[in-house]
Amino acid sequence: MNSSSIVVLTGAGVSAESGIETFRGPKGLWEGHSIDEVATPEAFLKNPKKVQTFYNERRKKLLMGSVFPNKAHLALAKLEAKWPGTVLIVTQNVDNLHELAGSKNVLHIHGSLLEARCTQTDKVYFPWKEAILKTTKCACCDLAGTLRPNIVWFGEMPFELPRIFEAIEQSSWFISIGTSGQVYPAAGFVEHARLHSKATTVELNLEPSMLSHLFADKHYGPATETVPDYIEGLLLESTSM
Ligand code: BV8
Repeated sequence: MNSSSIVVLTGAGVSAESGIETFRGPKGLWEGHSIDEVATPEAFLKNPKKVQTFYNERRKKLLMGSVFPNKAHLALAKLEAKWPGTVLIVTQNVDNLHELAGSKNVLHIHGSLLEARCTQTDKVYFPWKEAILKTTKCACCDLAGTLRPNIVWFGEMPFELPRIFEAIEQSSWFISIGTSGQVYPAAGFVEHARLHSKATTVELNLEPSMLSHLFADKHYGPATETVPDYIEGLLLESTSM
């Protein structure tokens, strides 16, 4: 019985074929917006309306009813259901497509579009589906203007890092899917796996990322092809152990 654990890191590339644009590709999110204007605490202080609008538009698109999990998300949910050990998905994405596909063990290291947080009490509201406006009141303070997206901006501490590092250290597989490997500390996870675990490191991406040289196994192409293929192979292997 193979009780080895798997840690999967996902980035924007796993949601690209569901119609959610990535950050750093052609027509990427950061092409249309400057990180410094919409994804830092300073930007939020300087122009809260601009930042709230950036996230309100992304939340609205996610909830429009035309964005669905793709075959990569579904294959990852099947892996979690059928793998004899634990499977943890650490996602940099702020969409809910892993959960909609059926994955249960998901950590959002950069937060979620469907969560709002009160800046006075740090209370997190989930699910949060409405636009956050300057007139929007939080239930904890009954004040307008206290709510922000529960998203980790640049310069802010990502969520659940101790738990993620521990899971990587205990893992037998570290699989990175659809990420350019440009944002830390997530981009440092593969190095952590190499230094502090016995994990086989795997990159599944459209093309080699900035960190492709750090991976023992790599397969390139659309996630809806590479991920189901790779997971089929893993599951076959687990039944023969
Ligand atoms: C931190 C939420 C420390 C927002 C995001 C100065 C000051 C402070 C920190 C720093 C600094 N300088 C550098 C840093 C560190 C900084 C950082 O890494 N900056 C980079 C730009 C150099 N990191 C941080 O600030 C982090 N915090 O360090 O805190 C600290 C310590 C103590 C106390 C306090 C703080 C916080 C980083 C989190 C930022 N928030 N997201 C939002 O979503 O709006 S990051 C953002 O980038 C997204 O989360 C995204 O997920 C993430 C990574 O991008 P990717 O997912 O990789 O997406 P990308 O478009 O880049 O690539 C897509 C890939 O998919 C490509 O490779 C493509 O080939 C592939 N692909 C495309 N299509 C497909 C595909 N693959 C398969 N199939 C397809 N069909």
